[in-house]
Amino acid sequence: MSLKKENNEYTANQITVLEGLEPVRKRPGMYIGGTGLEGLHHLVWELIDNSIDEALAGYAKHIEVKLLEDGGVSVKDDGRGIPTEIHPKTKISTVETVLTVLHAGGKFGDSGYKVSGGLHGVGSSVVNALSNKLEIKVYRDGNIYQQFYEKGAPKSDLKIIGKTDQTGTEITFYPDDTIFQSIQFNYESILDRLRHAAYLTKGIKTSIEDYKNKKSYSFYFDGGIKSYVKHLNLGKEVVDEDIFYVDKVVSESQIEIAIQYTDSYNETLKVFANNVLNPDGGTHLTGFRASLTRVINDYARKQGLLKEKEENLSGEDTREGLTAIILVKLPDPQFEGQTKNKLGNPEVRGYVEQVMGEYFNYYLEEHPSVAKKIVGKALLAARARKAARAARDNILRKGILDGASMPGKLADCSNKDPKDSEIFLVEGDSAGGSAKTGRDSKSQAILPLRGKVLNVERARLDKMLANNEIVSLIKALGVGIQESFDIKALRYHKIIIMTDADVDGSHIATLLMTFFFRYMPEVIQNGHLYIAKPPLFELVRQGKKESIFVYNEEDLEKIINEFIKSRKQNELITTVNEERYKSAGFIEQKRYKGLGEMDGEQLYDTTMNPSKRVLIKVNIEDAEKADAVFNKLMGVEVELRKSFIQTHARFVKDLDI
Ligand code: 0RA
Repeated sequence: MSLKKENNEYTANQITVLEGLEPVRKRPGMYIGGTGLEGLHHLVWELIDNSIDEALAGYAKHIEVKLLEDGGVSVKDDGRGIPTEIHPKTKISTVETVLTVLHAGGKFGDSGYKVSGGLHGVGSSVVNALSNKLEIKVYRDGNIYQQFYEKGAPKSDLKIIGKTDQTGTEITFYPDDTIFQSIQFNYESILDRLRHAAYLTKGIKTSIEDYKNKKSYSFYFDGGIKSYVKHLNLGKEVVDEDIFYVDKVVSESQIEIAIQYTDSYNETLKVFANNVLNPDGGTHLTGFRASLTRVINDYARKQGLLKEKEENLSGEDTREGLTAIILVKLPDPQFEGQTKNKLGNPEVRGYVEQVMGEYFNYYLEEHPSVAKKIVGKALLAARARKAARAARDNILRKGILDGASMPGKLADCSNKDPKDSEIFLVEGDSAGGSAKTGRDSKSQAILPLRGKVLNVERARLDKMLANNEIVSLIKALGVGIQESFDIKALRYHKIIIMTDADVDGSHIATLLMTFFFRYMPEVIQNGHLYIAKPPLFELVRQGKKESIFVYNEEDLEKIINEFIKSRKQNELITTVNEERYKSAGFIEQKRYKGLGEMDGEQLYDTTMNPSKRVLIKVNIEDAEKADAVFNKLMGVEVELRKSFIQTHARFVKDLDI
């Protein structure tokens, strides 16, 4: 390693800095998860989280992200500003300490933070280490301070460059393009993050400005998590407009809960500890559930809505159609395992139970009409569930799902090892026919599914089991359903949805994804579900037998341009597209309407051949987003449905070629 001796004062420093931050540059994945788009965005999350901590401490009110035209990103807050004084432990300024010492930040020592994400945000130093250039500006004590860094090492002193009457911190960084696969930031992802931050931290404003694309947006929600619940319920029919909301401090912990019921059958629940989402719940969730069930049962008994001889409503009954946000803030959050997926602090269970028990009960007493609707809905859920269970048991007793018999429509593969087997779920019988003739019958099974599979969002399991397509699917996969579900029995490690590249095809693909999402999430979590990407265009060339298949509009444009250039016919290009195809020597440019238009060989070559095809792995890491879009899709509003189909690539990621 060579150190440039630009500045003698900093030479010694640089060595320790590089030693300190070297692990980050060597193994970025350990600190930010990876060097793909997720990792890249993690840099922004780190800085935003630091600013949120400063907001939680009661100082910052506004967090601003800028996507600069030169590729840099800046995150600015109006908090106290990182101290510029010499840090007693490191003997350098706190600013420099925060930027060059791993795990340093406001969270160590006595910084005045009551509540912070704890494990969250490995810090600004990681961002610094992974940036080609970084500039920090601190507004504090009437001065504007500035310092520059490169790949984690300071390149200047912390200098006063002007006067100000403001306070705050502003960090601008340029991610290292030798570390990240791409340094293109995604406006939408950052927007999403800022929206959530504004929901969870009452009273803060978050903004983004994209200078390249001239877009900007700000969030401020008066209602905090109450607004969040409202947002999650957009497009759903609510049981009552009113939203239950409570914000109380118990011991050192702050408990915030918002609840509203909808007519949907599902539960939409988000639980957070110190603004960190806990997808696997934890003690706050346990306390919440216990309390919700008890309060609703007690109320129903007291009001005579639940008769003496009737049994209690189950937890599941009280949660049908529930949308709830639970946010706890505590001084010392403990999580189970390495990730922050599950909150462990035992005392929190009691706190949440206590707050819910008291205030949700008041709420029901004070809102008798809302209370009646909630109880009525739970009673209905209980009845429906009993009826559905009876119907389902009846079906299961008949043994429709078990037995060695495979559905008649399945063309199975000869291979018996699930690892080397894949199944194509193909829309329609004609495409199913092509797939059957074209496939590699050793490793590829084909299951044609007819028409609209079934609206699984609205259908209960008993209705679904009355649907032949669904029964065929469950049988073919071999995994059973609900209590009998067993992922180890999965007969194919790749389940590939193969539908037309049009709106109807997307709809069917989405219905199938909904089915897996609702009833077999493990299939998605374990990475077994894929979507095939058939070509959009076939280019037939004059005098050539073989056509060229093209998968998207961009490639089409590219191929035609190259073709024209290679034939040196630039002069023939006219402005009319069709003329260009002709001058390029294509006699026909065909847009595929259906998979069924390809013969078996073509379908195999373009879409099924493992060495050539494009598969998209379905990855639902954000169940909330998926849930929201599924609900939109299933709702009656056609416009919403269309907008879903256009954006559903959001939870479909990871190209696997
Ligand atoms: C250390 C100590 C103090 C504040 C901060 C760090 C701080 C860090 C960041 C990171 C982004 N924005 C920030 N704002 C503040 C306490 C300062 C004091 O006591 O005045």
